[in-house]
Amino acid sequence: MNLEKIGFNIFFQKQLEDLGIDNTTIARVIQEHKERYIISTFEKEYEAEITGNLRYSAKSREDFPAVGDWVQFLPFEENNAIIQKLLPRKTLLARKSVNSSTERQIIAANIDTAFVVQAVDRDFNLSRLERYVALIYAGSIEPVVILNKVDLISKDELQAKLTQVSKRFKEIKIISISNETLEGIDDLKNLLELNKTYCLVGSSGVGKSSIINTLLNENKIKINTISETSHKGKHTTTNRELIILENGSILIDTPGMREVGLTDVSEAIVKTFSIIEELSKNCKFNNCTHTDEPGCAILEALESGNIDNKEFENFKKLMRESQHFQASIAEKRKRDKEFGKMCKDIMKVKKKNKY
Ligand SMILES: Nc1nc2c(ncn2[C@@H]2O[C@H](COP(=O)(O)OP(=O)(O)OP(=O)(O)O)[C@@H](O)[C@H]2O)c(=O)[nH]1
Ligand SMILES: [Mg+2]
Ligand SMILES: [Zn+2]
Repeated sequence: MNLEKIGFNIFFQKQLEDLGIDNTTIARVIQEHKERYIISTFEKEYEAEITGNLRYSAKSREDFPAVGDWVQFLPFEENNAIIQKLLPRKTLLARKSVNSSTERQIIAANIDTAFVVQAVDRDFNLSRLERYVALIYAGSIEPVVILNKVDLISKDELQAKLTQVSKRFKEIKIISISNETLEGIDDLKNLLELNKTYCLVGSSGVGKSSIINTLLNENKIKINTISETSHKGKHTTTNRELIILENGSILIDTPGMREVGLTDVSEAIVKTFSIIEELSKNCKFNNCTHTDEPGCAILEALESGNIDNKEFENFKKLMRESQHFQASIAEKRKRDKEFGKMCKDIMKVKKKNKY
């Protein structure tokens, strides 16, 4: 068995044992195209669909497999398979669905480390970084920041940006790279560990697929085809896909995201803005709202420049967004409950009147 080469580890083995599933029937989802999947056992790939049972028992999109998931499957014919069961996830990277105020959309499952990629020439934005970091923390995943395209700015400009990022995220690794000059690529390679799963997230055009290509140039082992291109002069990634490097690291490329909406992730937001949480312990009042209270440590830190105004504003904005999602979910549950009760009442009346 070579499952560990595609990221299988003791955590998933334990899940299998608990469920009484044999690991010869397990594969990892490496590509997803609208409910059709490519799954891999490392030795072999299959085109797979989910069973009707799995589809009908799914309560939301989250119950469907996503790239990175482990599934139990039944092979048939040459290269086909039916996905029978989705195994419990270790981690989950998800954002608010663009089309629904109460749904989560999975970006990738079972990721160890997520690289947030920004291009230093046009895409650099601390508030957006904070947003991604909150999503990543919410999924119990380690974030790493990649500043890409450093060939397009001067050394001084880069230094200024690196200082800004490291001041804001004291506990997060930051690397700066270029796919043109290959500067920093060794730093990136040094971070990559055997059998660990990484994913690249960020806006469209920041160079996520280029980074994978750069890493693959020397490491030609791939288990599936590289990004489809739109043939409009832009190599836009349209599907999430999982790729194995020769050093044994597993990488997932994702399409650029325009909207990075947060779900109910307030704990992760607090972790992202740890300095705000830390300082607020020094506020005179326990229930300080940090607006105009005397002895407010946050207001003092804003005054002295210890906390950046933009950082505090974004903290409040993300918190509001998280609370809004939570409220929408609560509202939906209430509506569903009322609807369920109405259906029950109708059935009662029907029974009573025997029609
Ligand atoms: N100058 C420079 N250009 C780069 C670098 N990395 C990538 N690019 C260019 O940036 C453009 C976009 O790169 P992609 O790798 O397709 O970006 P992406 O993040 O995968 O984009 P989506 O798939 O749309 O999300 C391409 O034209 C690349 O050649 C770099 O380090 N320096
Ligand atoms: Mg891409
Ligand atoms: Zn305060």
